[in-house]
Amino acid sequence: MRYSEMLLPTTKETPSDAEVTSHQLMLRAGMIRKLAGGIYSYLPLGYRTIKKVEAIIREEMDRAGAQEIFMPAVQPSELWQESGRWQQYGKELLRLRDRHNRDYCIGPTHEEVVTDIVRNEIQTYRQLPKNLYQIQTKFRDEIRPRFGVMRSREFSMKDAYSFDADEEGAARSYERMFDAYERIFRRCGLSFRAVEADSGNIGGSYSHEFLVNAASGEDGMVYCLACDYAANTEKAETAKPKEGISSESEFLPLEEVHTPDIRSIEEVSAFIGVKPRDVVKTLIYVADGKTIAVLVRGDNEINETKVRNFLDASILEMALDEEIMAATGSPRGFAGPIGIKCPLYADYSLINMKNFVVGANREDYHLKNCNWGRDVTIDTFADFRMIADDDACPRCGGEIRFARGIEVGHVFKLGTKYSKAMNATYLDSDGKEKLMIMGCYGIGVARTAAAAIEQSHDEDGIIWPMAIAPFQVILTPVNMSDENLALTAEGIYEELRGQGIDVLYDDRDERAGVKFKDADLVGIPLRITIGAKRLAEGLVEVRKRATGEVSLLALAEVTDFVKEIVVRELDAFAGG
Ligand code: 9G3
Repeated sequence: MRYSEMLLPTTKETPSDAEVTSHQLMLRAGMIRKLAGGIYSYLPLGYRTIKKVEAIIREEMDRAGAQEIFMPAVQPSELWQESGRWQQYGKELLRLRDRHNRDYCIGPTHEEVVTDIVRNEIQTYRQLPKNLYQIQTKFRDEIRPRFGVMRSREFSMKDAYSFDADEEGAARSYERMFDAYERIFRRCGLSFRAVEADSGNIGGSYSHEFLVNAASGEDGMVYCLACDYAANTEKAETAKPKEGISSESEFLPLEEVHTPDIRSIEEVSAFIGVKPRDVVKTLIYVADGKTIAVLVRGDNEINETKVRNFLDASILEMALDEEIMAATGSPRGFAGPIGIKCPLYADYSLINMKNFVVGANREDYHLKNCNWGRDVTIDTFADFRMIADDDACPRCGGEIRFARGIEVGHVFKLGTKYSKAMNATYLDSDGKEKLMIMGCYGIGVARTAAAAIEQSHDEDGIIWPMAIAPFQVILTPVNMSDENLALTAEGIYEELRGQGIDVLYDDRDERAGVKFKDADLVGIPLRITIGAKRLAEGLVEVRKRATGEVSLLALAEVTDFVKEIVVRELDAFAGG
């Protein structure tokens, strides 16, 4: 492609509303342009990378035995009524009416549609297993789309759905997708980790997220240095402490303390002269309309995902002031377990606590020396807290580390959630009707490209991994009015294209400095520079964007040299 003919509007200034690097660089490199909030157009350079990510996905999905289909973006509400999700989702589900006043949504995902196809087309076990996938536009009306295409409202997803006759088959399908994802993200040149993830409380559910290591990532992950345990921090389990025997003799008398306007753990522990870990937080929630209290230790953080899953609630919200008043008889900041009028849940880490501080359920008062049994009884102890950096690995007790990541893929075991709701059954070898066991598997296509930028850039711009670079080589004669340089460039250009190399020929009438800046900004892995001085010695320069390493080559060697690097870098990640 000739740069002078390309729509490649690079810009110097960084857009003010772009917070993360990938958003800034995708705008400045002329890859995307915003059409509306959370809705983007891909310009030629951006779309070349999208197509390369898709090509890798298709190769690996096909290799894993999945079959590509294409389902409509517009979905009839009837299917969502059947699955019960038409009511379950709120404003995030973009709904519309057609001219006959019928209800539709713009699909945020396609479980209902694909299950409808399969229930109509598959009758017997002999037709199973099946894995159907598509690369299709999704729409999720996020309340605050941000980070460019990393969290847009309209986005392209590869979504796959597997259908099996039994659990063993479903486990094999999951395994094959898990392995395909590892190959896909490795081939895209990403450093990532598969972590155990929350999958709501779908029966038979189980899921892993593929997180690209990046400090700007929205997802927290925890991993063990000693074993291969890794989990999203929302999911990471905490160990249940061994139950100590508590003898009443150690109980100090319950004591009321006047704590005027002292509410937070820090204020209470400082005021009373204890450590935060000696204070118990009583957090009031409303789960599917029911008020509950969850107790965690003052120095720990509650994990709302664990609470929601434990209660199998679809909606879990912090209680409003009036709900706190109704349950505790006091305003926010003085809630405690004694005399509270709602079910009590406590995190395991409270089991062995003695003589701890709690809210008095009375404005401006707390209680010292609260003890289990004598003063209050907990309905349920369970794991309700976020894993903390002084926790041990829940699998092997080893040392854990925390990191942040960008979710580029998510694989789920769905069990019979949709096949049951939509009666997707098959006849087994005894002619008995059985529910199909499903799995679903998503990859954010543009998010994968954006994650590559987050992971690989510098102050000059993007540093593309070879496999998904929009071009593999940029050819830069430093001065187009010197026809010797131009002629030489034309020759190299034709040779490289003849070798199947993706080359962008910067034939613009621009100063060399401008060309070099653009080449670094758009992040093409290799730059061939043709300058008069070097050419007089029969030499041209090849520079690697990633390392800045420069090689001086005789004209006749350039094409083979470049081809060899491209092939080596593509193979490095393909890993067979
Ligand atoms: C909705 C809306 C948003 C949603 C969903 C439904 C996320 C929804 C979960 C999934 C699970 C997997 C197949 C590909 C991989 C992910 N956000 N999810 O179901 F109506 Cl508005 O999409 N689906």
